[in-house]
Amino acid sequence: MVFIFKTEKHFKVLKDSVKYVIILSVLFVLFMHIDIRFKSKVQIDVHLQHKAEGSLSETSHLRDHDSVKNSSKNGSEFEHSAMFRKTSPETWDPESSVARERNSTVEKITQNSPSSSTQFQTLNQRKILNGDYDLEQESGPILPKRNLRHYNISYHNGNRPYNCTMPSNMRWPIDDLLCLEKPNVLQNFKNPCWYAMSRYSQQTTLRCLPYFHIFGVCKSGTSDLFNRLTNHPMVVPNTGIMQKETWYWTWKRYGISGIDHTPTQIVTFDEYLDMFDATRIQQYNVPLDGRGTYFPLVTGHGDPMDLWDHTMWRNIPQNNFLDDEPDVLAPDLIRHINPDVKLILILRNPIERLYSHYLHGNYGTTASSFHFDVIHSIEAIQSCLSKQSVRTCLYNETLMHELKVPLSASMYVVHLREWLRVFPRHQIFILRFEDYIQDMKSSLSNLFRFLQLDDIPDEQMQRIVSMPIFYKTEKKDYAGAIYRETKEVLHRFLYPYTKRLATLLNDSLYTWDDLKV
Ligand SMILES: *[C@@H]1O[C@H](CO)[C@@H](O)[C@H](O)[C@H]1NC(C)=O
Ligand SMILES: *[C@@H]1O[C@H](CO)[C@@H](O)[C@H](O)[C@H]1NC(C)=O
Ligand SMILES: *[C@@H]1O[C@H](CO)[C@@H](O)[C@H](O)[C@H]1NC(C)=O
Ligand SMILES: *[C@@H]1O[C@H](CO)[C@@H](O)[C@H](O)[C@H]1NC(C)=O
Ligand SMILES: *[C@@H]1O[C@H](CO)[C@@H](O)[C@H](O)[C@H]1NC(C)=O
Ligand SMILES: *[C@@H]1O[C@H](CO)[C@@H](O)[C@H](O)[C@H]1NC(C)=O
Ligand SMILES: CC(=O)N[C@H]1CO[C@H](CO)[C@@H](O)[C@@H]1O
Repeated sequence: MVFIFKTEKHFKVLKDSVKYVIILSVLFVLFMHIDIRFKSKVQIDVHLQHKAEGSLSETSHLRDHDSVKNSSKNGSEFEHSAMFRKTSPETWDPESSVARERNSTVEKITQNSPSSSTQFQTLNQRKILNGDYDLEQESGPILPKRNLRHYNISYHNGNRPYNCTMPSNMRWPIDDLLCLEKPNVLQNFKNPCWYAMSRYSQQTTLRCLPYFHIFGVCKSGTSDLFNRLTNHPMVVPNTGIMQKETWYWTWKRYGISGIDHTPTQIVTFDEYLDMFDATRIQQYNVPLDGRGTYFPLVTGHGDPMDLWDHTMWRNIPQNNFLDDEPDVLAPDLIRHINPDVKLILILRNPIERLYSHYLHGNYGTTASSFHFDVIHSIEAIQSCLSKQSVRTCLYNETLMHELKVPLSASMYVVHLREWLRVFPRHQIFILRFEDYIQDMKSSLSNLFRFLQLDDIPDEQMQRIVSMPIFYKTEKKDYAGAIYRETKEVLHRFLYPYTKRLATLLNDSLYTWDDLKV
């Protein structure tokens, strides 16, 4: 009797402390949330005050920009770019974002038909009159400035307004990209580039965003495609992994790295820009009959996880981290920063792709382990799908980490919808790996046309097409072919998604029925 009483009492104490811990955790989470919001408000006020104080130094700042070194050799080009230097340094200007957003259609000049200097001048004079450029100088390696205004996003949920979160402190060190103002890109560059104050020296330098972005999907020939693409004489690779991958949008911007999300130092937006070789883009120009020069080189990157790995969405401040689903994902951020970026997606039979991803990512090493891991992962996702929406399931970080095969990455349609929610269909070039391998020449010709790159001589194209295939098969040789049973299980699970993809793209090829074995 005494013994039972004792255990019951212990049990009650245990129950109470569990309750206590849960209540404390909830309070802690709420406190963090409120504190961050409070902090951002305080910082906004402080910065707006600074801004007002800074406006007196306008003219002296302009003179600084005039005296900045140029790297150009050509007199007329120098005049031309000096004009840009005066007026378009560091466009992260709090005061101008809404104004410029509203006027953006007026100011937009087609990228491929640079206008006359007089047009540039009018545009720039207008900006000078409007005080439409940055007055503060950055010193030292700090994060890029944020737009401190209340900013409306209109990409999702209608016109939901939100306040920009600050700042570059330890609490929230990840760039709030929707609060960065779009760079005001130079019209005589084909690639999106602009002049900005360097954070290493008191000089303006050319900064560039990618002109194109291969955003998916892993193990579908993205490296091969990227490699051939950068062999076009007008395409410049970047300084990332294999001169191709930045790992920025999905991983490093959140301080994680690789398939296993190893913690790493956070990469800032400015450091992302460092990976694009502005110097090389600047080195080649063509004269425009008496109207200055045009810079036709372009650059880009290939990050095949960007299509599908959204596990860090709770770190995007516009998302409510207590929600089950995100409002804002990488495509929203990319669209905000680089609205005209040309997107490229190469897709492969989702079953073959999954196996390759499994082996390459060291999830497992044999066809047999693959079989059991597939069954486990399908069960996990299906059990979630029986209760929740497909978005809730695929954006559930815990569930994604529990999967023993990267199954979500083969559910293309779910992820592609997020990109098509934000970008028009014609801005995404989509091709099948199988067709690309079959006929590289026509795939590449189509891609070059999509990217508005100049045609290249036949023998040069022939050289690009006959480069060896970028392929790694050793792991598969060891593991053996996928079991027929595994294929059947996967087909049953994935086919509904594949069919929806074919419907979305209005192209039955995306069922891969034509290649069924
Ligand atoms: C410099 O510009 C002039 C006039 O625009 C042009 O004729 C000349 O070829 C250019 N030189 C170089 C090296 O780009
Ligand atoms: C927007 O454009 C109009 C017409 O060109 C101009 O009157 C106005 O000042 C511009 N506003 C800003 C903030 O640039
Ligand atoms: C943001 O949207 C709200 C609601 O549509 C509107 O009232 C407000 O004026 C907008 N703010 C800005 C800065 O555009
Ligand atoms: C944004 O900040 C303003 C005042 O600083 C506040 O009144 C408003 O409620 C905030 N809005 C959101 C969505 O947090
Ligand atoms: C996310 O997945 C975990 C693990 O499967 C599960 O316990 C949790 O309830 C899921 N969360 C949501 C919001 O579905
Ligand atoms: C779908 O494709 C077919 C031919 O492939 C075309 O005739 C049809 O107009 C397309 N439908 C839509 C909605 O684009
Ligand atoms: C620092 C530098 O390179 N300055 C050059 C800028 O361009 C003019 C015009 O070609 C040159 O005379 C300068 O030497």
